[in-house]
Amino acid sequence: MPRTVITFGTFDVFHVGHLRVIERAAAQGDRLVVGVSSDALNLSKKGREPVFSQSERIEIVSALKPVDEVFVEESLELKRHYIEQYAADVLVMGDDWAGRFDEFGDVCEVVYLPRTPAISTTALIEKISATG
Ligand code: C2G
Repeated sequence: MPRTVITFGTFDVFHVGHLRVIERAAAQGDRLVVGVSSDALNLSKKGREPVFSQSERIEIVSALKPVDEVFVEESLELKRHYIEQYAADVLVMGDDWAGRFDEFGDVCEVVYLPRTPAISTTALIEKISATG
């Protein structure tokens, strides 16, 4: 049986930290499914519109070699549903979420990977606006 990995994220202003977590998530199994946060979820979670729209973010993530399937994550509360829908064996998230998804340990393995240091969408936006 192939081992399915699932991960979630906004992946706005796509950068190398995003790429690395996706590559390392894919290395945990045979098939990688990625839930990309909807624009509405992002607005409610972060209080601002993402720089790139959900369809642009999905287009970018779908084009990555390690990614097999992409869907829209409509709500943070639907994680268990998505894990079951995609028959995921492993849930992978960066360790900024450490401990937050341990409750899904009854349906899949839960792995937190160390974040890539010193890069974030917020820092990039600040850097770009400071030089503009
Ligand atoms: N990430 C990373 N290193 C960075 C920045 C991000 O490893 N320097 C990882 C995060 O830990 C996460 C993924 O990249 O696993 C996506 O990050 P975000 O787009 O910031 O995702 P977030 O807004 O945290 O959305 O249901 C969960 C949410 O959808 C997660």
